[in-house]
Amino acid sequence: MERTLVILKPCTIQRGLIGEIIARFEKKGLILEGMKMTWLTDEILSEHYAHLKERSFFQRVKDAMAVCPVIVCCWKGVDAVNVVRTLAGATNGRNAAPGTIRGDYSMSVQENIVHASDSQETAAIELKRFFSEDELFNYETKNLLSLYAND
Ligand code: IDP
Repeated sequence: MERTLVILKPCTIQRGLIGEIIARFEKKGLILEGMKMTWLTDEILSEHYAHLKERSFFQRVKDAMAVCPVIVCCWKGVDAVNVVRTLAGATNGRNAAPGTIRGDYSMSVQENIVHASDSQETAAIELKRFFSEDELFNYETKNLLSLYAND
């Protein structure tokens, strides 16, 4: 069982897509362990996007993430990191496959609806960055898990 971080980016909040995007993850069978609205600071965004700090668009990406509050979510499931990345689709919304979240809702590289952790290691670091332990809830979802318990 894995946990992964998803951020609904400001473009998603501004376009009124919060419910639709959350529903994608819910309907897939992922379990929501935590969710909150938060306004990201330049400091936390510099840490979060440190791998892009040499890129010309670094400040632009951080500014776009601070236009309004975001929704951060912790999703749990078998292979959750890869499952969520597959659901999110390619970074550039114009290249993302139809059926993926970015493929269905984005025409942009930057305004691409969601952030999703790219590995289990990153997910652990990112979840710590955005949630305290008491904001994550481990609870029973017997019906859901029994659907793929023998995979
Ligand atoms: P990912 O979000 O698919 O993991 P990363 O390469 O980690 O992709 O980039 C982080 C975010 O930075 C992207 O989701 C996107 O919002 C933004 N970004 C990446 N490449 C570009 C670019 O070439 N121009 C503008 N924004 C970009």
